[in-house]
Amino acid sequence: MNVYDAANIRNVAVVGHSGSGKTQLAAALLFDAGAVSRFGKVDDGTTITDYDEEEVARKHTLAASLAWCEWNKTKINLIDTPGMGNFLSDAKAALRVADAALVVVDAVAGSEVQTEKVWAEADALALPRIVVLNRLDRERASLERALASVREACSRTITPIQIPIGEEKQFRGVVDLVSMKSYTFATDGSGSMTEGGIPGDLADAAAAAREALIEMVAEADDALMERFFEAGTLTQEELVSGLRTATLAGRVAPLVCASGLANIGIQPLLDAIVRYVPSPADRPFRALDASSKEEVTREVSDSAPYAAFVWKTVADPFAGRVTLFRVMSGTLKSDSTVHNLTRDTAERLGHLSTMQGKTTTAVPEVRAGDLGAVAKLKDTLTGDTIAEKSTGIVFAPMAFPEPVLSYAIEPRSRGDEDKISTAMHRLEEEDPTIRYGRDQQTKELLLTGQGQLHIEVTVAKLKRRFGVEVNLKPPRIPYRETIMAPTEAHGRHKKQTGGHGQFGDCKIRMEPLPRGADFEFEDDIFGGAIPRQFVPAVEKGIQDARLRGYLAGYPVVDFKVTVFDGSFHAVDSNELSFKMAGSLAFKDGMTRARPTLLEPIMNVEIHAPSDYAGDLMGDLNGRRGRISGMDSRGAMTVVRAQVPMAEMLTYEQQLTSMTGGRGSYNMEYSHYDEVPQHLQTKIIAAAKAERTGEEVEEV
Ligand SMILES: Nc1nc2c(ncn2[C@@H]2O[C@H](COP(=O)(O)OP(=O)(O)OP(=O)(O)O)[C@@H](O)[C@H]2O)c(=O)[nH]1
Ligand SMILES: [Mg+2]
Repeated sequence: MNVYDAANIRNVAVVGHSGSGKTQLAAALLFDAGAVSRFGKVDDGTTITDYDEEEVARKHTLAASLAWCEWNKTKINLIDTPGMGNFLSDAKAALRVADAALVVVDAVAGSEVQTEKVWAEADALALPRIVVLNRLDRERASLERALASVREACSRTITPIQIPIGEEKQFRGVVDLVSMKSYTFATDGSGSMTEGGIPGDLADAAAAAREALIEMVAEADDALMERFFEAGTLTQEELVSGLRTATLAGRVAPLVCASGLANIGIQPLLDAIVRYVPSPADRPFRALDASSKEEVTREVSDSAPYAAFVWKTVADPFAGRVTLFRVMSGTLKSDSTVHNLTRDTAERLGHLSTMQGKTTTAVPEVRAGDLGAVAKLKDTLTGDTIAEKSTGIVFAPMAFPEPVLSYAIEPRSRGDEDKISTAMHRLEEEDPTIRYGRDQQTKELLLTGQGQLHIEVTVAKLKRRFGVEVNLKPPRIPYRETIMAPTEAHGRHKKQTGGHGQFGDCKIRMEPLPRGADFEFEDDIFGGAIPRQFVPAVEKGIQDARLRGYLAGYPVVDFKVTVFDGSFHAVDSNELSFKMAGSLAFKDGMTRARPTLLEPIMNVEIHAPSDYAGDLMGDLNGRRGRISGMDSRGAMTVVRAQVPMAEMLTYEQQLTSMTGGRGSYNMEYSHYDEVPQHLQTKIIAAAKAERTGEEVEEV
């Protein structure tokens, strides 16, 4: 029976930098707990959680996936998440429904770019954390160095509760600092474990590390601190219960030692998860009051009215839409009708199921605190709340990063456009960080996402899952236009030869607004110079024209238009004429408003060994980057800079070749800024060349 009470559930998001070994670790956890009979390997494409063909091919996790095992009568739900920057929003989604984060850190590299990102995200959600110092079997792996690095980059709360036995290739197991026992593992990858005393050569190190742990635990609690000062130490019981309390409160983040690939340290990690991760019953959940939208907390209870949060949607070509949810309170039952509060619609639940990677198993119900899935919901999407109205709560929607980089795509075969559109629509549901649509200017099909890799993966999904192939054109920078000077302008549309005439006439003021303000329109007509009913038409004409751009066909933003005068004709004036007049006035104004181009600027953060710092900075200068900060983290340097997106399209390859693959970076959209004058001419010419012929004026 796969139904568990909240007290016997642990929901853990496995997060960390790409390549730290999250997926391999999840494979080892599932294997050692007996959830699967085969020890999956990332390198063979046989793990439970990297099941998508694209993940197998690339050997990287591209989407969060769910698996579970039972350990000590406790159900552990594991959410394996992507570590690559383009896909990090799935890690954030997973953290929303987890009660703790398993932060996986490579013992060679220490803290990396995404380690800090996921740490900060877990901070924001006040999630308890366990740090897994992983890949300890590798050359140059070091507890000491990696610990210093994560403590500096993430938090001083990170405290070892184990130390490794043996180094690099000789890594054989761990000394547990709480029980003061050693656990060594078979070298055949079976995970088979032998308990014993502390090896003589580690006795001093273990005693010192235990002291440090006791101090951290004592510091986390005033009463314990007093006891510690009186007695000079803590009793075994005080340490055990104090460590759990301190972990739940986020005052200590226990660090354990492991190798997911060599299957070392996995059973102690399973123990640590059961012991130090709160059950859903230990953590009242947070929600928003449905009417006031203020935050409220509620106890988890099976018998309360049902409330579930949808954290992910998967687009399966066969099963259709698969919805992944966490039941926060109450119980969801198969074959029942529930209410989607976000959309105010009824949803019919078919079979509820648990997921073991891609394999689903039907269950009669999913109780409070547990994670589950259901196929073929009608309207429900990621971020929705499924709840009985009487609960009076909704869950805060998820904030996804805006898509930043656009590529034009072309169907390979004629007539594929409808198929692409249907498939893309479903992929958009699965991945809210992409957008698909048609460019207003060029009429091309545009796919917008987080970066080149993200777009390539999306196009590959399109092919593998939906059987449609497209050609990718080079990326397009989403330039914008704006004005630098205020001006007045006049637009008059008049056609009064024969039959029914047309007449519209308006005077407008245009003035720049601060960055990010987009567009404002004000009606300042007095005395009926333009009849009320035609003013919206003036605005519409200006809106249409400004979205079509003036310099190079990019939308004109960050300005205000005030219509203050005009004239009309009792018979010939109509909406169309005033739309034309608005558009003409806008174009007239643009000739004097000192139009200029804006480009997106990215916040870039780069981590690389300090030896490369000079090269990195030189390279960033060449990319028109502005360095905004520099830190050192042990042997690593962190550089923060603002760089135009146009200069970052090829950064991935450059960074890899500059640093021999040891540098990593993260990039997100920051703001728009003016393009330097000497580059504008080039961009405008390129845009003109790209547009097919002259635009037809559509009104
Ligand atoms: N030597 C050694 N290699 C490991 C270990 N764990 C994982 N690897 C290897 O490291 C590579 C990356 O492992 P993954 O588990 O895919 O890493 P990940 O953190 O899931 O990476 P993303 O999915 O990209 O975020 C693979 O080639 C693994 O075989 C380990 O404990 N020791
Ligand atoms: Mg992975």
